[in-house]
Amino acid sequence: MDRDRRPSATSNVSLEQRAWNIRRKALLMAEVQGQGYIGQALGVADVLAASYFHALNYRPHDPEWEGRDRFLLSIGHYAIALYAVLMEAGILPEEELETYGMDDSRMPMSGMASYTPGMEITGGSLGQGLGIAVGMALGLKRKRSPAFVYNLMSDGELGEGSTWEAAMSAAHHRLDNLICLVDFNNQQADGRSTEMLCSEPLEAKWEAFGWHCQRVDGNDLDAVVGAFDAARALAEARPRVIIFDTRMCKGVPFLETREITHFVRVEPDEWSKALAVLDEGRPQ
Ligand SMILES: Cc1ncc(C[n+]2csc(CCOP(=O)(O)OP(=O)(O)O)c2C)c(N)n1
Ligand SMILES: [Mg+2]
Repeated sequence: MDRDRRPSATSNVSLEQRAWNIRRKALLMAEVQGQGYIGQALGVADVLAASYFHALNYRPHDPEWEGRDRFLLSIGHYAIALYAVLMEAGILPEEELETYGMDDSRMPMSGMASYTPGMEITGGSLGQGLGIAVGMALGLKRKRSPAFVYNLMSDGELGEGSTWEAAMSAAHHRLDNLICLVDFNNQQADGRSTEMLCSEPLEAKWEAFGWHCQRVDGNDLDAVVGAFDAARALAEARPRVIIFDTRMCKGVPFLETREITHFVRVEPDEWSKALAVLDEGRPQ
């Protein structure tokens, strides 16, 4: 397939600007509801910008195009982050931003495939996404499709047995069209991932399961893009995983330092302050 037909090939908007736009949209949506998984959205914005504006092949006006790369959101609670990038990519109309989380909205607080264009699966029951991605990647290979399957999962999902069953299966089937993206923010509902159920040494584990593994700073766009390029170009018949070390609430320093950030509490008067702080860091 001609990879230069990716939407990013014709865009002159920088990835830094895309990531900033994603953060801003997520903050605006959360402000509408007065809540939302904003820490995750701010943390993973750089990975999403590189996914949709560098790596993925898709048609914004035809989200079900058969030749598209699939992007699976295993972590349904991160839906606000995906809505932000789907709007930025032109798959969801920006006018719907203010409906986030409301009755009859196409953007419910947890991601649901049947509601939202561009939402490939109904995630949220943690540990399921990678297994679904394995099935999709196997099916696409059998159809001789050149499309990739990307599965975005969390560090909390590394504690689910189903993740490792799927990992073993992907290597067994030599799924070189599968790229797993792990958002390692070292946070779960009850505290730090490394203290809840430590998954280290993580790179060695994935390699032992037969995967090509990279680990980079997920808030360093050059490093993120480099990892995507290496994963896509790898000439080895095995699945690929990229572990992104990210910082919760990245871009809004007064939230970055809050103690419990899985469901970060933002007081009503702080939403506008958060937006103002983000605006100060707008890329030139
Ligand atoms: C199978 C399953 N168990 C428990 C939950 C409840 N739950 C929702 S989010 C979450 C935290 C999981 O860790 P992670 O995704 O890393 O959290 P975050 O980084 O967003 O804080 C939990 C336990 C769930 N959704 N699914
Ligand atoms: Mg986490």
